[in-house]
Amino acid sequence: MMAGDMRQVDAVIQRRLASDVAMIDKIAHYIISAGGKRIRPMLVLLFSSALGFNGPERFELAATVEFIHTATLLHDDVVDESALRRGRQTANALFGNAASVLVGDFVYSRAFQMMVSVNRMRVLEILADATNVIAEGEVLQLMNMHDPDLSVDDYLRVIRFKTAKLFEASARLGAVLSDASAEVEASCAAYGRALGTSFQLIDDLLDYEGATTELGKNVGDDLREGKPTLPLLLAMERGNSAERDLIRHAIEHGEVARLSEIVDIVRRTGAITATRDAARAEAEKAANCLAVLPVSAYREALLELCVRSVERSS
Ligand code: GRG
Repeated sequence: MMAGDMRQVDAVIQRRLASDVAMIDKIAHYIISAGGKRIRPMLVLLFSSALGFNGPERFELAATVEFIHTATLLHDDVVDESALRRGRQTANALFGNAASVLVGDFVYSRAFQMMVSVNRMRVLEILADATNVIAEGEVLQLMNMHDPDLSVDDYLRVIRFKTAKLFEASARLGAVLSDASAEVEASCAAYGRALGTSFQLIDDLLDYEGATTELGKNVGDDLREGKPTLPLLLAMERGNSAERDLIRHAIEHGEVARLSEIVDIVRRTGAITATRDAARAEAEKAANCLAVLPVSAYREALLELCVRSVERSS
């Protein structure tokens, strides 16, 4: 159903990535051609189609949110010093930090040229606000590094900002393109927010549960950075004092020498299951927001995304 539409999005992506500057062309195509799940563009398309809008602006905005996502990945991999993304070497590992950051800037500012082209002030407002909140989320996360006493609420705030906000904006754009009522728009946005939260909870869980080969990134990366994510916070809450001390120390020092023991504690205390339960609860919240949409294959696909987001292993 969506395959033809997604091809149109890919065509916009290819056309809009073009630059006469060889380094930009090389790096931008390197990361974009590695694939990725294209979930954010899918949200723009599914919500606009579900609400009856079929104009070409939906392809432009679907590509725009993917560009914003791509720019954040380029920057994030530099900040995190990550070596692996989408199953291959990161752009920073291959081309260096400076080139990665600057090409990220190119992709990010190209996204702004694209959003202006649809000529709607609300679209600009939504994406300007979303990108600003994403940056806030990253700074908040930076401030929370190496803090084993982070509260679950503060952790949730970070993931709403850094990840769920772009899902929310993508869904909201579909509603705005369709001139939906304020009430419908709010429901679409709430779907995106809940799905994005679910998505990041699973992302954080996979860092302790997944296999590097399947995941396309290195397991244990979060711990290496001293990132206090929900699986660790819950394992500390549930573990005995020796287990708690081991995890505290690992977060404080970004210590991965005892990673396998920590993975074992996370698993044994039920922190994995509890994190997946939290993700499932968010996905169910998202599913319930779909009641405002008319019945259609698009609405079914949005429901299917909720199920898949919780079950995914990559
Ligand atoms: C350029 C606006 C701007 C901000 C820079 C570095 C930064 C500030 C933000 C990074 C935010 C970030 C990387 C959040 C994590 C989002 C996330 C879950 C990424 C993985 O998304 P998937 O699984 O990736 O959709 P694929 O590879 O499928 O596209």
